[in-house]
Amino acid sequence: MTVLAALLFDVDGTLADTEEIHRQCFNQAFADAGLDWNWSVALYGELLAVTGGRERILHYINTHRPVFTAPADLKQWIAELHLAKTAIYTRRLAEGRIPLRPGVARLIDEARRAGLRLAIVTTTTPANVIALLEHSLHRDSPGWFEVIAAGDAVPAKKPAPDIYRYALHALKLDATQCLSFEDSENGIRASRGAGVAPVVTLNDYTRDHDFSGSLILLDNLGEPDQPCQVLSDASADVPYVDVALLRALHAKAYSD
Ligand code: XBP
Ligand code: MG
Repeated sequence: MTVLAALLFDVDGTLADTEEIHRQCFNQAFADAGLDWNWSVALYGELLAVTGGRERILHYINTHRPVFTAPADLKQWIAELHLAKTAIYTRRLAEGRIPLRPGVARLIDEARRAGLRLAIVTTTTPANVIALLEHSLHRDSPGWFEVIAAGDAVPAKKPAPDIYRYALHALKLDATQCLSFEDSENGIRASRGAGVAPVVTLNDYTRDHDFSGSLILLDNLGEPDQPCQVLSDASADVPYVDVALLRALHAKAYSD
């Protein structure tokens, strides 16, 4: 039987509720650039279907700004606007310590002590990942992840499986030696597309998504004094996700 060797973590919405901060930083970048664009919570929820900030801005122009006069080099213009958004976002994470979701730091700590290998698999910009890890987990924590697969490392972002395949290749592992952690339909599709079974924790932006394909669906990873809720299978009720549960889920995931 294959042994669980590595845990692959999505970032936004999974490690922390960062999507709301992303939304505010997009809006700040728009205002700073003199644009009258404002992404409401509801609109941002829809726009999240398009992964990647630059791709999201282009999609917004195409679908919501029919009379926008595009600059001659639209791609470059969007890249600069997005660069400004990244600067605002990383500064924001450095200034205020954004809390990680329940159970994330505890599980990462336990996984490291158990000798499990760790990787990040995300569509967000690498600088955003480093800022979140350094300021919300531990100053040295970027080094705890053997691979940080992020942003433009592959041309096709989630829901394409490419970023997962990229991480598996870098880890020199087969998909069946891993479990992933995701919060969204696009994340589940990317993970499953590469053959990796995902543990899914939903959040306010994703609760209406299609979660079929998740190995287990929870409201969060839980803490000993703050139990989580298993939403996919009430009989599998557990107070929190730990390495022992992950090993059991892993055995189940790849035995059928
Ligand atoms: C979620 C995303 C990201 C962020 C914005 O990524 O779709 O695009 O919303 O980040 P994941 P950028 O859940 O895979 O971490 O603006 O840096 O693209
Ligand atoms: Mg996510």
